[in-house]
Amino acid sequence: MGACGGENEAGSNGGNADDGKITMGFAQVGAESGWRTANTKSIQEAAAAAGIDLKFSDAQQKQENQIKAIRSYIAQKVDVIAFSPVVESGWDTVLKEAKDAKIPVILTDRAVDSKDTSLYKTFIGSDFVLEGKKAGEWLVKEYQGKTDTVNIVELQGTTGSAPANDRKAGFGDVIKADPKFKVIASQTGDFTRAKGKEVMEAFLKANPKIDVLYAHNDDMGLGAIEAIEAAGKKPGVDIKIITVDAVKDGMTALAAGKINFIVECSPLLGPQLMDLAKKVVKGETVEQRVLTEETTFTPEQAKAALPDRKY
Ligand code: GYE
Repeated sequence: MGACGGENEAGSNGGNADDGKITMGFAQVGAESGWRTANTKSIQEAAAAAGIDLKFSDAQQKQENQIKAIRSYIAQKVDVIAFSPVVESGWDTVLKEAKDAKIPVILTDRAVDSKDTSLYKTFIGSDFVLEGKKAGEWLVKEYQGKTDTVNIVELQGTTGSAPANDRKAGFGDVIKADPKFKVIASQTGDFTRAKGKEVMEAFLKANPKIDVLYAHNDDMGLGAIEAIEAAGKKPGVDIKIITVDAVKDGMTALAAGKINFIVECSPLLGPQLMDLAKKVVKGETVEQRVLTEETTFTPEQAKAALPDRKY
């Protein structure tokens, strides 16, 4: 497995060089969470298995870095560009540059808000609104028949990202039907454990009565658990916790009763991405939207699933 393509193609940088091998430039969001680590591994392994030459960059959660990486992939004339846009807005210019260079683009995991859908070939990933709804539905069931106010704090993902926007919207949509549910604080924890802990500490200081934490990913929930325990409270009991992702550390905390419910979001997008890339490079038409299949987990279900959990 050669690291860089184009070695036997004199003067070429891989990419459109007609060596039969597809070169993909992938601009990753960063390494902010367990989900992201599993996603990166899935993409790297699937590329190797599919014989695709992968150029990979980590944008450290900064849009400007992703734009730079995409421009460099365009300059290198890769065959296909794939990326997971850190935020939803601000992509039209660089996507237009790729289109003008006739390099197909595939969105993975997160969406863009571009009106012109001809700027990318397809978008593969989860339905984040549905994930938020599943979180809300669990809560509604959990507090069925009760009338007391339920004080909720929310740890949002990266500001402006599709999963933060949509998980907030889906959850809000479901719980607004019952006025006993009150979101008393909602702030970003940037999808990281450290920020989740820090923001939860502030929530705990400012709010004497918190019944529920809804965290947009496991990592922020895990950080918050540290803050809750440090404040002398029992996570999962004194404060009920709902998270999204279902990575191993999250599932372990769920099985231990520190988290009460996890909505699954699959990071294993690699194999499907490589299939789509091959089709798109051949000029075949593909579906504009490819959805990931996902479930939810209770503590009992987490216990059963953990032994086989790959990430
Ligand atoms: O939930 C979170 C990660 O975009 C679905 O990003 C992804 C989210 C995931 O940092 O853990």
